[in-house]
Amino acid sequence: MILYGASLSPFVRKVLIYCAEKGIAIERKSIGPGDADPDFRRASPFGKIPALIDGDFALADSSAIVTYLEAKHPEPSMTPAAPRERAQAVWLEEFADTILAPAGLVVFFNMFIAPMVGVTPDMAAADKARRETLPPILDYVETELPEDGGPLAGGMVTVADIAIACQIANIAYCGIDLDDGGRRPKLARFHAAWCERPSARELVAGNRAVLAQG
Ligand SMILES: N[C@@H](CCC(=O)N[C@@H](CS)C(=O)NCC(=O)O)C(=O)O
Repeated sequence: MILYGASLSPFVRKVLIYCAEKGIAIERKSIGPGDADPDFRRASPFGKIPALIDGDFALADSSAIVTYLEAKHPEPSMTPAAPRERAQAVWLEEFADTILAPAGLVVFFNMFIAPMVGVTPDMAAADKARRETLPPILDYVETELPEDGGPLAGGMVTVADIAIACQIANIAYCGIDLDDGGRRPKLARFHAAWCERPSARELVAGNRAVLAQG
């Protein structure tokens, strides 16, 4: 199986960490969005990363890929059995991918990616996202995190934890204070714990090294 995409992408990292948590072997081809590689474009018709090739099967989108892999490798399960807990995990993954991600991306893109790809950064947009868009979204994550530091849904690590951790990591790379002066202690602890998790540690260290180079 080949996963296409650069690990600075939180969506690519989500699949990589999921595979590491499950013990699924996966090879990665590090390419950026829009790459012309024909196998990548077969898997991702709109050029987004990540994309997966598994033999003659090609698929885009982190949630679709994880759904495929979870069906193919059901054990150890990352899918809560109880209807409410399963649905809560789906919601939190969806929240990460569609609400947290775009808010964080405005800052991350303008700080790091725009200079890398020769685009003029829109720092006014980044500052506005930092000051106005992100805080209530991060506050929401704080309210959802359990007091005991356990996983978000169903008493087990699910893709919701991984999806949120990956988006939060990119936000933290931008130097945003997750703790917000003591207001979000659970979020700060969640982030620190995920950065040290064996499935994530090397990826996060690699990301930090790349971003430090500029
Ligand atoms: N819903 C998709 C989002 C993937 C996505 O937006 N990836 C970004 C990189 S972080 C991308 O490829 N952007 C290029 C584009 O939107 O054209 C997923 O979960 O995989």
